[in-house]
Amino acid sequence: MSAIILSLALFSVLPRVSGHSAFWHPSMFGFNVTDKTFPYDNRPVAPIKNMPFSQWWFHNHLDFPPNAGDIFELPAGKPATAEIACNKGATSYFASSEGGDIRDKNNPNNVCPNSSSEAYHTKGLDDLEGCALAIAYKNDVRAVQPEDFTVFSVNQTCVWTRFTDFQVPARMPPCPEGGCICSFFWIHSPKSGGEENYMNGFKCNVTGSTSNFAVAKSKVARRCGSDPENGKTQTAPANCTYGAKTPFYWFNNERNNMFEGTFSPPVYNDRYNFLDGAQDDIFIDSYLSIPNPAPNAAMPILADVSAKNPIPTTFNTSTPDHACTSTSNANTDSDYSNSYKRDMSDVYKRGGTRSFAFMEMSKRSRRLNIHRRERLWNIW
Ligand SMILES: [Cu+2]
Repeated sequence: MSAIILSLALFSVLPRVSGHSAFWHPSMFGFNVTDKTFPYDNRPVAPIKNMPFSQWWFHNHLDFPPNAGDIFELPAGKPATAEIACNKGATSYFASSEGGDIRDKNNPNNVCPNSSSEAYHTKGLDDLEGCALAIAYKNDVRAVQPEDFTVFSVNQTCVWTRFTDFQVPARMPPCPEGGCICSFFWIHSPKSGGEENYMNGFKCNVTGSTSNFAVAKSKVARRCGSDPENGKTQTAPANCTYGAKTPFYWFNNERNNMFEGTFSPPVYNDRYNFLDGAQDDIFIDSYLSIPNPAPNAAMPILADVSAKNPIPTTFNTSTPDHACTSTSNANTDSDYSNSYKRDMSDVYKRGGTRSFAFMEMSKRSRRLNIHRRERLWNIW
């Protein structure tokens, strides 16, 4: 009897089994995989954990490639809009979904119609930990290794809206003949569901390139931001990984690169120096120097790539810059608003006004600005 009560109690606190979320596009591997394709539920929305490499890498969808010509375009310097949803039927591609069209007529941005946001692992805006797109400059998916991926765009308020913008760095170089290989990555907050990885690979291509400087070799991102809920109140900017960073591979049986525990998952936001939006510092010429990270190390020096010249290492102090030294909310808010390019229409609806929406956000991203480099560090 007590066992029944216990299992009922457990059932009531466990997250619902429907839900999760995936990146949906015809360019993806596994676009037409259903819950019947594999002996287990290996739909693109199914979470990944405790698996051998062959089973988690590309979601075990390498044998289910996209059709020739289906490619996800990445316009250099502009946003690429993805569709993220808990079911294919909630996207523009509902026609090939087993359940047909389940899109929310009243809210096209609904990630998971007829479910609460906990179905996609958030209790609200404050729970969002971000997601990422990564790229490998290889045209053969079988040749891509985990270390080949570099995160080029982050959306810190992911998963929240079905249509999700990923800003593409302006300096992305062209892909090899046939395009590149990309992937969506997401690890959700520990407050709404257990430890899970999400990975959906797809074919991609950079359009409108204006630079030929390659993406640098990616490095594992170090945890360097504050984490008050785990007792860490201070940030350690010199302890961050700067430049090209590898996605998180976590909680599987093989080839993990992150070893954080259940209640402190690796996340795509400032805590790991994944700033919101385009990752503009991932190129081989992005920095003049990147010292080995350590709490007391020297800070990296950004290059002024627009001028093709090093930026000055000292700053003009003749004009007092109150925004740099003040912690006034007025200054920082306007600065964040200007850099805030995501579609926040749902947030506006909730908050009513733009400023209210920003007050509602507990996490805000720093910003990379080569012309005001001191600002980057003072925002911590
Ligand atoms: Cu899930």
